[in-house]
Amino acid sequence: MKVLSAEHYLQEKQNKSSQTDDSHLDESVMAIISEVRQEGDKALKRMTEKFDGVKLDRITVSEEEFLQAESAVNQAFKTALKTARENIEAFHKEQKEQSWFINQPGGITLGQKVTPIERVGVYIPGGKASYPSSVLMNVIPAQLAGVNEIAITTPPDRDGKVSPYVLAAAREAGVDTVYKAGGAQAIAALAYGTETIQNVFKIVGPGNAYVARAKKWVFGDVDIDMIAGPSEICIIADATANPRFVAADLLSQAEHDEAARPLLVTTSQQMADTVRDEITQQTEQLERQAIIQQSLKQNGRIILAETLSEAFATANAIAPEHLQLMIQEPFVNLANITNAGAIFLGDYSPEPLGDYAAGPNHTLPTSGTAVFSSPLGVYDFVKRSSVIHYPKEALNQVSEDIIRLAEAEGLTAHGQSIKIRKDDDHASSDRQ
Ligand code: HSO
Ligand code: ZN
Repeated sequence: MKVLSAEHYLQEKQNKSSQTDDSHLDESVMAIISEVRQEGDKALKRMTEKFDGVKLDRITVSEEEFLQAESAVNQAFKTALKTARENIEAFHKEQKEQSWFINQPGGITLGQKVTPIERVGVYIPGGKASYPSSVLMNVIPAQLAGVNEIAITTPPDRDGKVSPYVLAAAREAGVDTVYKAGGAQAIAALAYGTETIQNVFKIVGPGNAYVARAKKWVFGDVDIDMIAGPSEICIIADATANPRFVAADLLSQAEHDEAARPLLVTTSQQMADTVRDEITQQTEQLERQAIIQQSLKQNGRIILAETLSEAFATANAIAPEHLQLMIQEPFVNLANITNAGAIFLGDYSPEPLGDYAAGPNHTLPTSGTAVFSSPLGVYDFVKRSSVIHYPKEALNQVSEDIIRLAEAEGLTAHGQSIKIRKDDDHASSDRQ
């Protein structure tokens, strides 16, 4: 893993342009979307045959398949899912938002009414990157928000089956509708509907480059959660951190993807050296060595900071998806962190704890987007409507101002809507 100063790292980061030419991707994704819009299930099945290698009779997972999946996974896994669900629910309950109303003098009532989005679709990747934990993380906040209909879509394998772990997680979360569809075609089906797939108003969940691009294209017709990039972990460690833990935590995210970004920011040269050796040793024991080595080589960095405050400034400039503070007094220093998707405090709060079981969401802003965005939450599944009530007298009081503003904008019909009420002496005064 490359070692460099904080200053050099930030320079390197700036030089890397995020602009890539992927117009070919756009072309194929747009073609897929329009085929699904035109031909519905027929296009979907054709593409499932082409991309997933299986001819499907039925797109929806049957009850029998759910039951088969349930007997294919062991009891300990189901118990682990249940614990995770309970913890995720307990955390996300706190995010619930209430409608509110205020009364102002003169009988004015103003408010904000919170309403769940009616129908939501959750994309769950298939194959090696099929994560039952992501089922819980995406479904539970939607349920707590009050979303009525939640459907999952996930690509089938070559036998036309869906991961039993994903189905068990869907059961645990109480989702009965699971479609066998993946890629950009699944996103198009969720956005516009087909004979089998009910269209939804918001699409959430991780996916490959095709899925991400399709989400970008359908955005506006429906809402999306975010465009998730490769997983990132940034650890700030001082000389007191345990280098074995630090190395293990960096490797935990490196194994996700060759493009994952494991970063260590440390104030101690000795820590940098020991973590480097530890990484080499621990990698040898791991199954996904090939992916890890690529990730470490391409994107892994050990950044030397002169002081802890330089370490915080560097982390804030990176705005990582996950930030671990493995330093003395992590709580006190929380105040110094401004940009991070999730912040893990202390030596016994490693990132995988957050991936699975602590309770907060593991769908987090990546690629520096933590400077402006937040983890997926209950708030992502509701919308707000403003509520306005003015009685006659209160309207009279502001009428002149409104008319003046409307005139300034050249919108006389706006003014007339106010005037007509002011001039109307016959209006019943008891009906407000
Ligand atoms: N660390 C990933 C989420 C995940 N990890 C799912 C394991 N399973 C998000 O960056
Ligand atoms: Zn992870």
